Amino acid sequence: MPTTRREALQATLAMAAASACNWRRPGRPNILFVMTDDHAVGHSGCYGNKLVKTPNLDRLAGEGTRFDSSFVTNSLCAPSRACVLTGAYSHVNGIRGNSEAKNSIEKLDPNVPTYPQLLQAAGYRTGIAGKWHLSHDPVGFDSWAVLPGQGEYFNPTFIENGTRKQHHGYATDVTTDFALEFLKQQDASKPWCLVYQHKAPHRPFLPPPRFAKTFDKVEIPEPPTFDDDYSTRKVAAEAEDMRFDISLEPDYKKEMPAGLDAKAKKKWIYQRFVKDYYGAIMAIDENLGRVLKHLDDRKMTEDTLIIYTSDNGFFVGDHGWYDKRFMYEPSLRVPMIVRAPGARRGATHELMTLNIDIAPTILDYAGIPQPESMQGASFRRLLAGAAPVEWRKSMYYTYYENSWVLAGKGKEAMSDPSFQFFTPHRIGPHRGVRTATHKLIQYYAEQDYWELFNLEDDPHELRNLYGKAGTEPVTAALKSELERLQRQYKDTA
Ligand SMILES: [Ca+2]
Repeated sequence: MPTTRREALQATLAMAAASACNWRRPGRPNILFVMTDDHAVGHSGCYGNKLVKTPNLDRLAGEGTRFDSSFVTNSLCAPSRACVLTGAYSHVNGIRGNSEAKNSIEKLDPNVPTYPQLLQAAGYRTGIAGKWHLSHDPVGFDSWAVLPGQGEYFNPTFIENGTRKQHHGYATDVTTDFALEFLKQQDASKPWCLVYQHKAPHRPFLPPPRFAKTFDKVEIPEPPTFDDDYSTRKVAAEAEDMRFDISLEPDYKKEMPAGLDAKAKKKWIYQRFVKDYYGAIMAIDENLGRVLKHLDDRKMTEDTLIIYTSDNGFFVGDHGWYDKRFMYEPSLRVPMIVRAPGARRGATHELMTLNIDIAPTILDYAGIPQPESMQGASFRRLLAGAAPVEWRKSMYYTYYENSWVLAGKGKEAMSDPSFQFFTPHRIGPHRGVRTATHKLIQYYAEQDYWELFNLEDDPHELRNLYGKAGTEPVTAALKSELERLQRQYKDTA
């Protein structure tokens, strides 16, 4: 029996290596994991958008399964990446916040295995191209070419297997060049796993020149909650750093027409903002098409598990906001499209999937036992069209950024100018539970402030019902479920 966490990791890697011997022909599938940054549900053709053209994502959805209740467990760039890599919640993998990761306060726990490490141990060739966003070099990859931090959209510097070099061009195109370079080196002798992660469409959205004017003559509809007044939601009302009409105006001051009143300014900024977002998304889709064509040309598509998702959702004007972090639906929910060998085509699924399910699913397809540290579940059964009796009926969410500075200091610490790791969107830490019909959120740094939403009656989460007469039974049930999930995921510290 392993006695230390390091020994446990070694044992897990050895088990992965042993799993390679159990495979017979036709062999283990290749794996293409595609992740974008801040691509919200509803902003691609296959998720119902009529304006932004995404023929390659639509193709994957048509040839695979589109998940309609896919959620992240901590809606933020670095933490979400760590959750995907480890199949575990932030308190297990070690990355709770972005600023903390950026300033090297937090690192991915080296004793928690990642799926690329396990695939590599099992004989896969592994590569990563694009955004990595953790403060240390990638581990578990035979070759890597990653952007430092957020990276730049134009003429980006990449770190290639430890060497920094600037490249000419647009980040999405250059990332794809690296992805194709990796694929060209692969042959049928070994299965491969490519982690293909775009910086786009992260803010500030900069589309390539070829898509910069695509939406010039189009009026993008505003979301139904664009003019939310935040009544009944205390933290939302205070979140001024997320609002189009307050914190985005300086970004566009130089190009905004003169003489607009406050309402017209907000509308103008929204149009400008979303058109750039859509241009960046179209460039992603176009580049995904290059990768899919390469697989098609080499007849590898049918032997490859392809997963598309985003690291988190995004408020694309929803509630008058941009950014993510909150447990509200636009931020919590992500696109998830999976094309798997032998699975159904053109299917959709309503059961809840989480970003911590991705690693267990990949390992399931690769025939590698799921290590104990992974808290998600393989959704391979769902892809086969089964409706498992045993599947989660609720999901647990955690958001921590700033929680460590809040600890023992009170909320005023967030406005303290001496706080050197200041982050621009000061949303207090919270946790919550979501079922198919309800959501309960606890903002534990706000004097035990809670929110309760009935998602069937109020899908846009505009009416906080917490404390209202008649909601006592559902509140008690959700609090009990929240505690059960905290115990299940060992998040009780
Ligand atoms: Ca992100």
